[in-house]
Amino acid sequence: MAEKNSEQWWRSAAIYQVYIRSFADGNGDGIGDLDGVRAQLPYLAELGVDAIWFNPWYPSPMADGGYDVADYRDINAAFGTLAEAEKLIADAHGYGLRIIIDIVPNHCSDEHRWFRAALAAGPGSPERARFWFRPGRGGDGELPPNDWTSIFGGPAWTRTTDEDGTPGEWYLHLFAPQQPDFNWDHPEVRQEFEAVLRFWFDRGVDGVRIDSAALLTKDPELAEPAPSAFTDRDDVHAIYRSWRRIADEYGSRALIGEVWMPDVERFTRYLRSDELHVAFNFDFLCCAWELDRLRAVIDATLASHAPVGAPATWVLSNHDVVRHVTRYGRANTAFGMADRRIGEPADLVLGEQRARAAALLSLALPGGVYVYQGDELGLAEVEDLPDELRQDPIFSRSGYTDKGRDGCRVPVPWSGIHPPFGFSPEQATAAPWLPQPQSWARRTAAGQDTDPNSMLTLYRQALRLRRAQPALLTLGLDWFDAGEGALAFRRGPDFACVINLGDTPLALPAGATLLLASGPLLDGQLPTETGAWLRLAPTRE
Ligand code: TEU
Ligand code: CA
Repeated sequence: MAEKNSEQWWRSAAIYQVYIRSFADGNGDGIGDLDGVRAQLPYLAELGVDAIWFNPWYPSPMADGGYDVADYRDINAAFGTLAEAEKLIADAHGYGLRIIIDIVPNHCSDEHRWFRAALAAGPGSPERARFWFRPGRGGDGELPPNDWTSIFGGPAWTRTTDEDGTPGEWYLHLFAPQQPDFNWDHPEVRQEFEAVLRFWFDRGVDGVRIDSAALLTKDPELAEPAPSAFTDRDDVHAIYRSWRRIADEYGSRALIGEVWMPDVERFTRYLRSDELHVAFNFDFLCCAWELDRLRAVIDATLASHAPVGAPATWVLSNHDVVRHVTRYGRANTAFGMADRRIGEPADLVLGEQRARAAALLSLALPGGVYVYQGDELGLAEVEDLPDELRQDPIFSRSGYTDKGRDGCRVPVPWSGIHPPFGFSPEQATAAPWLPQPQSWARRTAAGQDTDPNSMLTLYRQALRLRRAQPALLTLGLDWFDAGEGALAFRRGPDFACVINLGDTPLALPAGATLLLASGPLLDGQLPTETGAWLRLAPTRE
């Protein structure tokens, strides 16, 4: 989509999210790896995306799928080596694909050398000052320092045991106990992450996705109630201003914020011209598949981003949420992180029809767009994984009430008629780390490759058209009335996107030429739950 060498490629890039351990397994151990990614670079280039975002690829005990980082300057041995990562970056650039990696600054793994040193050094040590260690409350310090709860459920504090076996201080973890929070008031923490950014920019990485970007700084007294005590504090912005100076030093490197923020004005503070380039638009992801709500979210997004001059982004799924083919097949198509509703009845035929229309919607809107691995294959959430195979810490820490996120992380089906569907090589020594449903025999990339009506073909055609439409690169959006139930907008003078969210087929604007539709027209009309890209007839001046 974006000009390959444009400084501001991130303003309209189509970015494909690779959750490495579920993408492609090159060595047959059932876990995705960098060799597997390299083998699929031609597929990604053919798909027509501009960049790849890798979820964390660092050494990790995998307590939270790699978001518990043990070394920010190396590669998880199960994925490959640092040398292989550097070669992959070069190979991807050779295909015209930029590389974005995930940075996890809020916390590390409890196996990170700094945390091991903090445990060994004991109370009051400089090593512990890099984290949030505090004595407990109560007669023997048996109660946590405050009553904060972890975002994954359960207390946000875990008590340590001193070398002599006596109970010691507690440490803070907003996520799992294996993910101790850094103390971002500490200069060494700030220096370390500036060095980590440089380490990867020096190796050719084009951007970083900043995990949990609004959580880094905390109320120093740890006295305020959650979540204001550790969410979206004003002092977090100084960090991103320093990171932006580094990104600008390297030129055309993008800082992408994961900012879950209901207050859209505070959300766009992260996108000021001296801070992050873009941030994920989760309001759009969580929005119900309803005309008025979609239009309101799109308007609010564009209105809030305009004053800071930042591009919007459009994302439908990722590794944390129920896949949208399933979400849009439910009676209630809205999504909330606190209530995944796994197993709720869903009409997957309707869900896929809507996901096809949503692909055209998200790819036509002004700004950047994300495609989560498997979106292009029309994958639904796998809701019936055996509980004993679930690895998401949310499952156990929620008291097994929240099935967690494994269902959107099942390894991608590439080819064949039975598992591992080409995810692993034929002579694989192990099954994929999560079992793939047999129904995915109809979902493989190979099976969809030459099918003119497949989701894969739709994404390929849409991404290719998007890249060829200058209007989609920079121009804004103008709504127009295309009839009852239509969500319809122009990009520039003659490109239009029309989504039929109504109850009856829709006549297309007079004189319009159909460029692409998410489903077959009905007697020349746009059926319900279907989207279309049009070339509008020239208007008579
Ligand atoms: O997610 C941050 C975040 O807010 C989500 O964790 C959300 O609250 C969670 O998925 C519960 O619904 C990032 C990563 O995307 C996620 O995969 C990690 O688990 C989390 O940070 C901790 O690093
Ligand atoms: Ca492997």
